[in-house]
Amino acid sequence: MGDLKLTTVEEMEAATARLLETGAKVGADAWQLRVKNQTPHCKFGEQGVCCRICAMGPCRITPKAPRGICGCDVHGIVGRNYLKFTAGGAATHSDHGREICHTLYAAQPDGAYKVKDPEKLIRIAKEWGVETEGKDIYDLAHEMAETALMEYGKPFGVQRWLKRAPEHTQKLWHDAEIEPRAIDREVATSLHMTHMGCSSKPEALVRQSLRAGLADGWGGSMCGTEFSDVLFGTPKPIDTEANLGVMNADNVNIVVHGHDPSLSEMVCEYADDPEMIAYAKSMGAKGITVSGVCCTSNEVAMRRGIPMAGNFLQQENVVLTGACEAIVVDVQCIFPALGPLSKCFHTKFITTSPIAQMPDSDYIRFDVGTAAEKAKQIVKIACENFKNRKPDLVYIPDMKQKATVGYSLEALVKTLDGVTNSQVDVTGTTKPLIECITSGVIRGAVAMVGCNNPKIRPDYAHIELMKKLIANDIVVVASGCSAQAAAKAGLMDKAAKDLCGAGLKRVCELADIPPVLHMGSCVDISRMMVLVAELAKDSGLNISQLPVVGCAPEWMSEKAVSIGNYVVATGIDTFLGVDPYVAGSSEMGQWLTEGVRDWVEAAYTVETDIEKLVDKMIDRIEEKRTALGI
Ligand code: XCC
Ligand code: SF4
Repeated sequence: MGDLKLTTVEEMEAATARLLETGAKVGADAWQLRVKNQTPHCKFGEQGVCCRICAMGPCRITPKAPRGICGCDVHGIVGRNYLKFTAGGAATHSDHGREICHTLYAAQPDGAYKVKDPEKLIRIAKEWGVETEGKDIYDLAHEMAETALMEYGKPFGVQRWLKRAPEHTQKLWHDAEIEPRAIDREVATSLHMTHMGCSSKPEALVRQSLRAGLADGWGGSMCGTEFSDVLFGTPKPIDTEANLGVMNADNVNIVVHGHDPSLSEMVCEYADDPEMIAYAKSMGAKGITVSGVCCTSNEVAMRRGIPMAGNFLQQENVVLTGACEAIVVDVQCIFPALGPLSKCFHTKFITTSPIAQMPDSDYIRFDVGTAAEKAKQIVKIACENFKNRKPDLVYIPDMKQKATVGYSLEALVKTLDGVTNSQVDVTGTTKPLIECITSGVIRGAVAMVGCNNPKIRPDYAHIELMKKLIANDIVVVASGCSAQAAAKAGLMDKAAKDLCGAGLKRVCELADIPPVLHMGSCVDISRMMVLVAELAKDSGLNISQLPVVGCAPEWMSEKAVSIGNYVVATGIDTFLGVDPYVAGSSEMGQWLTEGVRDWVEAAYTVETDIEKLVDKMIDRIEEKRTALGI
């Protein structure tokens, strides 16, 4: 194992500064500049006290004007805004899950989309009580896809996946009346409740926020994760690399960005095709490099080892390298800035989804029926664009780190089994991990998730928190842009074990894992939910008793708030580094940081001071250990 030299945030910032010089040369604008133009932010918006849900408004709450025209007070306004925010996130993740179900429905043995993990499909079918005996695997896939799609709109009952939770958790959800019904219904109910003249009582708005969040995490996102595994394979540990240096100046660079793996899987497939590689060579390149940004990158990194060029706030940087022939996007977290920015370079900005259409892009509509053809067309366009590159604008920062990724729950259980060498069945249990935690070799675990946000020095919070956690023998499971921050810094290199406390280091050596485990994209936080459910079942504890917390230090999207709600509702204390626009209401603050604990045994902590945030997490983990007498 070589010596590890982490890439520091300072080094990444220096690389960005160099790229922004190129930007200045070609007249490109970047988020760093736009942040300045938007500062200071609107105080009413920041506090969540502006209401514009009816045309009598907008109403802004101040000491002199304590109620809106309809008489709504500040708590009702902040609460409604919070629920709307959640609904946006739940809708987004869940619709992504729905797209995956549609892709599964279209899978054919000789088609572009196949069933790559039939075992997992059968396992889920049995879990759902669907007959599998003697059924053709594709017939079963279609039946399961249809059954899953019904979860979005079924008139009666609650989400099927809830049964995966420990009984105690299910009972808490039932008693608090937050068991999610049909996924679309929870989104629609949320929008109904936040209409003018409906709910303005914080308690009711918070309750529905948890329920809509659960419809995401234990509904739509879980469909997204589980059926993506069925289609594209369940991730297993695989080596890859991260940071801008993964782009290759000699090759055609295609960057995939967004969330839905249906597109990126096909692009990767064709970029690997000898015919396409020969085509790239005929255009003067040495080959084709596909790399990724945001969660679509996590998806293809986990399954194919495709390198990760960067996370959310690095998306403009890939174009600023001057070496990006095409940035191909599907849905979510895509800066509209990429349109005008790509026009300053030779880069083709290719949008593909009717859901994410943007000015100044080439729109190549992608659908399951024509996936192969369109992916090939996209790869060809990128190859043909190689000759348009302006060599004097090319600068790829020499900056990359090795990373081992691909820790799906299945892979994690299998890998950790090596720690104790205990004899377990094929599916395994989480008992080895529990042993490590009870014995104190590992003090606990933190789920690090979420985005970047210019309000927090980008990546700094993710990286610093993780370094301190692992040094304190706390294992980190990460997803989304948090996972990419870790990978870019080098924390997913197995050599990062040297940054750990003695206990965690030993576990990393025995199991041959890095101390920060990449569990996937943001819909894959559903994997983390199943992990804690299994830990609780295998240990006989309630989820809320486990020395496990969640953290999103740099979050920015509606999806992140939906995630926060389902993580809390699952019984996991959740720590945020950015306030979710609730500072304007003491009552909302009280509900989220304390009140919800009576329902779900967990709550939020908002702490914008990163040093304090990490200490609070460590304290919480130790408190939980003390309560258990371990
Ligand atoms: Fe988007 Fe999922 Fe946030 Fe990253 S972490 S900025 S939501 S890509 Ni989900
Ligand atoms: Fe104002 Fe009430 Fe209309 Fe909101 S719903 S904009 S507070 S009048």
